[in-house]
Amino acid sequence: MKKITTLLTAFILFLLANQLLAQTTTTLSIEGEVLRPLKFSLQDLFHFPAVEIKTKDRDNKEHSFKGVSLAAVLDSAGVTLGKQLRGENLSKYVLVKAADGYEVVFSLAEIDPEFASQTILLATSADGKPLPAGEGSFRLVVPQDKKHARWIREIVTVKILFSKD
Ligand SMILES: Nc1nc2c(c(=O)[nH]1)N[C@H]1C(S)=C(S)[C@@H](COP(=O)(O)O)O[C@H]1N2
Ligand SMILES: [Mo]
Repeated sequence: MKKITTLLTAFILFLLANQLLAQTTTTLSIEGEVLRPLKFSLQDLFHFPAVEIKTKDRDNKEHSFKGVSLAAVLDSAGVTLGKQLRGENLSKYVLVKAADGYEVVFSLAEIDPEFASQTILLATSADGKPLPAGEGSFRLVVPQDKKHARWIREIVTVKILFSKD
């Protein structure tokens, strides 16, 4: 019995350590039409101003999501936001890619705080806890979307592209 308990404890510790490692080593790459391609760890994101958004999840219950604004992260990589978001830069779009191959698209104007009335959150925690396993280290919270299909989980890459007709 004692042996089983020890084995079980070791196994649980192993699982916890694994999850911790996964959370600290996952990185988010910002690439494409950017001045400075960047890679962020979860810890790096803590250098940005913390943002909290209270909004309903798919369960229709209010949740508190914490993270940083997607615009702030893109801005730090030198994406054409703010005063630079005019002329041909308005035809740029943002392709967000997840570990499972899921992809969603936003226009830069949807993300820019001077255009959009709501913040798109790059969330790192929900209800005071790190995102559940399977959601990855980062997910988007898009309060203005009535459908949650663009609340992409397990984000690994954010790529800025020029839409050329
Ligand atoms: N990586 C990834 N993110 C995803 C999806 C997916 O298949 N893969 N599905 C989307 C869809 S269609 C919905 S409705 C929401 C559901 O999120 P939830 O299960 O956390 O409520 O996640 C979105 N984010
Ligand atoms: Mo969905």
